[in-house]
Amino acid sequence: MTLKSLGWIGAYDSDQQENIARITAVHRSHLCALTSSKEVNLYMTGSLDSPPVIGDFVEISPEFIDEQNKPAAVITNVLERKSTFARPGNYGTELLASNIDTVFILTSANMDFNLNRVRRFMLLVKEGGANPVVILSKTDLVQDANELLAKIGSKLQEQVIAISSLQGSGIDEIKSVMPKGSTSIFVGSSGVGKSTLVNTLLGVNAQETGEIREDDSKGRHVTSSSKLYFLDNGAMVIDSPGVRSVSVFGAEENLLEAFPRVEELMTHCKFSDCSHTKEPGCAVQSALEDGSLSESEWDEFRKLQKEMAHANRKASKEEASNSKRRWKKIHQNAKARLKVEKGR
Ligand SMILES: Nc1nc2c(ncn2[C@@H]2O[C@H](COP(=O)(O)OP(=O)(O)OP(=O)(O)O)[C@@H](O)[C@H]2O)c(=O)[nH]1
Ligand SMILES: [Mg+2]
Ligand SMILES: [Zn+2]
Repeated sequence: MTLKSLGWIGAYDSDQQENIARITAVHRSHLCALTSSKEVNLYMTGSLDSPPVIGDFVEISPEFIDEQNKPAAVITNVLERKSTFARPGNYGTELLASNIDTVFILTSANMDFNLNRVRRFMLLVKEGGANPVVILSKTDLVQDANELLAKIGSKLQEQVIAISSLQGSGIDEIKSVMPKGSTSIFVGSSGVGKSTLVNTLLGVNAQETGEIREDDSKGRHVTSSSKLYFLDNGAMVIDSPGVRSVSVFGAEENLLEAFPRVEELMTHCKFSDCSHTKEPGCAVQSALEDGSLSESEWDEFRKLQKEMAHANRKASKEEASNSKRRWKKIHQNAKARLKVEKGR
């Protein structure tokens, strides 16, 4: 295997290749990774700026044999991420995966179908620089999947693929977006069929899947951590645990992309700084009046807009306090050095 087949796209000295590994799973005690020649267990040191996540390329120390009798090494550096998949967490941005080409957003055709949740995922994908593709799963459970497909198509501009892992339909279409050397991740609520789809693509039951509780048709969080797999064609795919709720953050232009109808209307307002509330000549207000824009879509847009503004303000505050802390530390270090020098 080469670094390129692990998804690496940058230049790197060929004889340094053994110093580079890609993270395939993150456990509490260690990380699993692949170098161009073998599997290794990796350990962290406290000196890394950003903790490694699944999909990361890292530089590693010379190898040793660990307690599990496996080749092991220490992570010395996390290499620059070409894309990320992250969400706002309680303590700043929570990075979920990196170096992802395509994020497949699953929503199931039965009771879990939720366009607003798909939009929320889309905003996170765009912010991280990967390509979103929507998967409408479990189409075998509904009479008319085409109706739902059309609904998604009319509201979003992203590629949509309808599948049934049970019947094997749509699988080839998914594979066609997963070329050799590419990395994809499956995201969505618990129970939408992410692990079943991974198993279907792999042709083996590598992942445990779960029955859905009868009473509320909500999944029960069967997958507990992300893991990276190789398909036969050399594409990589990450199965991720289902998420309960999706908070959003990021650039407002992503939001407009997620609401193409709203974006289009806004270009027709009389005033370029229209607040779309009570100005004369507001195309949004008149579309709401004549029903060509639904109240619910507009409400959802406003809600996400507020949520993103709030998240962004919070993030910039954290950034500011982090940089204050950094400066304080640099200051303290400088003071300490001065003391040492004076003492000499
Ligand atoms: N009818 C039908 N059922 C499916 C299909 N795909 C998955 N299922 C079922 O849906 C349930 C949940 O599937 P999983 O693959 O475990 O779902 P998941 O998204 O990985 O869930 P978490 O790991 O909890 O996030 C299982 O009982 C699957 O057998 C499908 O295409 N059709
Ligand atoms: Mg799963
Ligand atoms: Zn307006």
